[in-house]
Amino acid sequence: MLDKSRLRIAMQKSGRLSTDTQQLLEHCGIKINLQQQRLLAFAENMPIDIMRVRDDDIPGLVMDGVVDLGIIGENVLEEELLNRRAQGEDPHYYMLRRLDFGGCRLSLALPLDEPFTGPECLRGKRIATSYPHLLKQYLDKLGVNFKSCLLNGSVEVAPRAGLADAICDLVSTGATLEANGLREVEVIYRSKACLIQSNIELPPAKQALIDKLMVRIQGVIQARE
Ligand code: PRT
Ligand code: ZN
Repeated sequence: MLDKSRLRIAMQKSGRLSTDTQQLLEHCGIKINLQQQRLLAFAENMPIDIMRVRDDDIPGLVMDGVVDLGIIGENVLEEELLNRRAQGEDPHYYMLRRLDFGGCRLSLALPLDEPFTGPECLRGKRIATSYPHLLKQYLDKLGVNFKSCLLNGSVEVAPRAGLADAICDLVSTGATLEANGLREVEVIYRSKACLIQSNIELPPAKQALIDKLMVRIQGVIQARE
C-alpha cells in the first residue's frame, strides 16, 4: 500500500543516469536496497521511497504529482514539457538544481560528404530524431521548414538506411557519429541531469526532508568539484 507520508523519488532504473543517481542518493546518506527487478525500493533510514522507471516516464510522473522528486536529463524534461504544451496542457514543476552528471548535447549531424553552411541548408530535408519538439522549436525560430522522422533508437543509422538526410541526436564523445560516417554541425541544446520537484504543495515534514536533502546534495556536489 502506498504510504503518502513518505517522500517519493523517481530515478532511471537502468541506463546512463542510474549509477550516478544511485551514488548521489547514497552519498546523501539514504540507505537503499535496490533489488534489480523491483519498481519500488524503500530507504531503511529515512521516510523515502525510490521509484525506478524508464527515464522518459520521469517528467510526467513529477508533473502529474505521482512522485515528489525526479532526477532526469534536461533533454527529456524539456521534450516532455514541449510535448505536453503541444497537446494543450500547462505543465508545472520546480527545477531544484542542475546536477554534475549526465552531460551531453543534442546536435544536428550530417553525412560527412554533405556540405553545411548553416541550418538553412536543412530546409525541406528529412531529419531523424527522438526529440521532435526540441528540434522543431530550434528550427522554427530560424524559419527553417523540415520533415521530421521520429525514431526512438538507432537514430544514427537513419541517413545510411535512406530514412533521413540528417539526424538530431544526443552526443557526448562524438564516437557514435564518427563510427556512422556523420559529423556534428550544430548544437541545438546542452543538457545535464537535474533534480525536479512536483508543484503540488507538500506537508511540512516532507518539504523539510526535501530541504535537508538539498543541503546534502549541495555538499556532495561541492565536495567533488
Ligand atoms: O531505458 P531508458 O528509456 O530509461 O533509457 P534510454 O535508453 O532512453 O536513455 P539512456 O540511458 O541512453 O540515457 C539517459 C540520459 O543520459 C539521456 O536522456 C541524457 O540526458 C543522458 N546522456 C548523456 C546520454 C548520453 N550522454 C549519450 N551519449 N544519452 C544518450 N547518449 C547516447 C546517444 O543517444 C548516442 O546513441 O550515446 C550515443 C552517443 O554517445 P557518444 O559518446 O558516442 O557521442
Ligand atoms: Zn528513455
